[in-house]
Amino acid sequence: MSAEQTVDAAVVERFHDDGWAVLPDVLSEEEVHAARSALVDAAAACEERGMPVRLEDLDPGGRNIRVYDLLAHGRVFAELAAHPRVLPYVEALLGPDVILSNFTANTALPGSGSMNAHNDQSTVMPEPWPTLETMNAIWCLHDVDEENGATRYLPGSHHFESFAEVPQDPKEGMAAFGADAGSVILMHGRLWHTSGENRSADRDRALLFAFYSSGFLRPQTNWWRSLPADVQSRLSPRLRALCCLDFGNMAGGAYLADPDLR
Ligand SMILES: O=C(O)CCC(=O)C(=O)O
Repeated sequence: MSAEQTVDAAVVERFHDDGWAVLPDVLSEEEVHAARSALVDAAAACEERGMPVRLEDLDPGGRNIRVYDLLAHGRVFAELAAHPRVLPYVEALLGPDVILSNFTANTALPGSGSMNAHNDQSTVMPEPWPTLETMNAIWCLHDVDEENGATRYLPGSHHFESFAEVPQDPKEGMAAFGADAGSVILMHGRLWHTSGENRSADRDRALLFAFYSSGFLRPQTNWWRSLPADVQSRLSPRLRALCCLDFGNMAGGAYLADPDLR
């Protein structure tokens, strides 16, 4: 099925206008449960191996659980990273030469604090950012809202092209995303955002961040190193390409041999 057949133009327009857009009901309740359970196992496996999952410098208060390189932790994450209802949007927005820069999780437990505001494009390329080169597909494994620490964003900030345009306190004026479990929030790479404080009494907030970028940008993770050989061998050809395991970086200039690839 081609990208044109599976991409709703209204969603793409909302993404460009607002800096984000929601794809509802991508996962069923059972699929959400399976992903949540795989995430709990992944966090436990990290701790067992001595990889810290609570990063005080990043998340004040020690109430966030981080898991990096999710592809190394279960097949469900590989399915999400190349999901047929989501990847066509990524390809439509960033173009066909796209890579998976990283795939991480942030579970905000009740009492969690808010991290520093940032845009994600600035983590992989220097300013200015005149064009869209990065985006997140945020997988909601719980219902997320203001109370349980949904990601907060600064409206209109996806138009900023440099740090100089960012207000002194970018958190002032931020609003919370809202989405149901099983939804995917497509987030513009230049949108300034932060994790919300989870002020609920007992509602965890687990989000998965599949961060994609244009193929010419260095990925945040080195999948060659972070994925065990048996995991690499199980990845689909599309996911291998997204992880730069075959030809990365603009396909090695393949258009030199075939002009149609330009
Ligand atoms: O957890 C969130 O809501 C935001 C996380 C984030 O922006 C990050 O980890 O860079």
